[in-house]
Amino acid sequence: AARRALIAGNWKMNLDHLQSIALVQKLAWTLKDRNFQSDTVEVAVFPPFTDLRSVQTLIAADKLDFSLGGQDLSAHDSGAHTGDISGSFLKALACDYVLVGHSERRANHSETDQVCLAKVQAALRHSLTPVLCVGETAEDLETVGQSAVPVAQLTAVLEGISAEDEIVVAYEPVWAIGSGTPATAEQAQEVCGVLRDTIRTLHGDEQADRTRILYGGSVKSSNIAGFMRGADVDGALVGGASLDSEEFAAIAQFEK
Ligand code: G2H
Repeated sequence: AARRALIAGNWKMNLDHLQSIALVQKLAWTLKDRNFQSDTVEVAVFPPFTDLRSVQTLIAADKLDFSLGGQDLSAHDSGAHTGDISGSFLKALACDYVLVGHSERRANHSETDQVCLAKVQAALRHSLTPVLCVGETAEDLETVGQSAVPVAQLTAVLEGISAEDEIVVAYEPVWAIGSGTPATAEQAQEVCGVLRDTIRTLHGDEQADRTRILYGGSVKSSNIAGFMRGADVDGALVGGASLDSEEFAAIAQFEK
């Protein structure tokens, strides 16, 4: 089955709401200048929570062809959870997606596989598509190899959802994040292939063939084409390079 590519910009804790408006406007102009075709590639941005309303308003007012997502959500739906954000709030701001289990959340906020599963379930309850991030650290790579940890992280979540659910998986080797040292295209394809096999084994062909699997970690316009040549790589989760409209537009225009 042909899967529509997804190029997702994870802005992390960069850009306040005014800066985010400027970036989305520049990105829209740049893509238009480049005659970007969105029928085969979906572009999504993941701004900080405080920027979502501004970006949503701009997307609606200018009829921009960008999907929107949050960088995290609460496992709970509402109530006494000071500082947390419900999936229902993201849905009300026209978000389609939400990141779950980014390695920075796992490392800085002690998010375990159980927490990630609860957040994926919360996203699905609110009709958001969770973008589940998985990946091994440099130490994992040395001790257990490349795919064991991402497969275990994905398995923990698949065991708590059904074969009908829609998720996106982002394979992000922790050693490649923000390091300037991306995985090779061959490494990315190999692990994304193993992750697809994991879905196939646990939930069957339909979900395995439909689920988009992204690569993330130091993606740039100069290396995107190689990643996208992998049969099991359906797009990219882009951090640093998503903050530059020219770079991000060039990434969105990769040639598969
Ligand atoms: C990995 C990635 C985006 P960067 O965290 O999720 O960031 O492209 O800066 O390595």
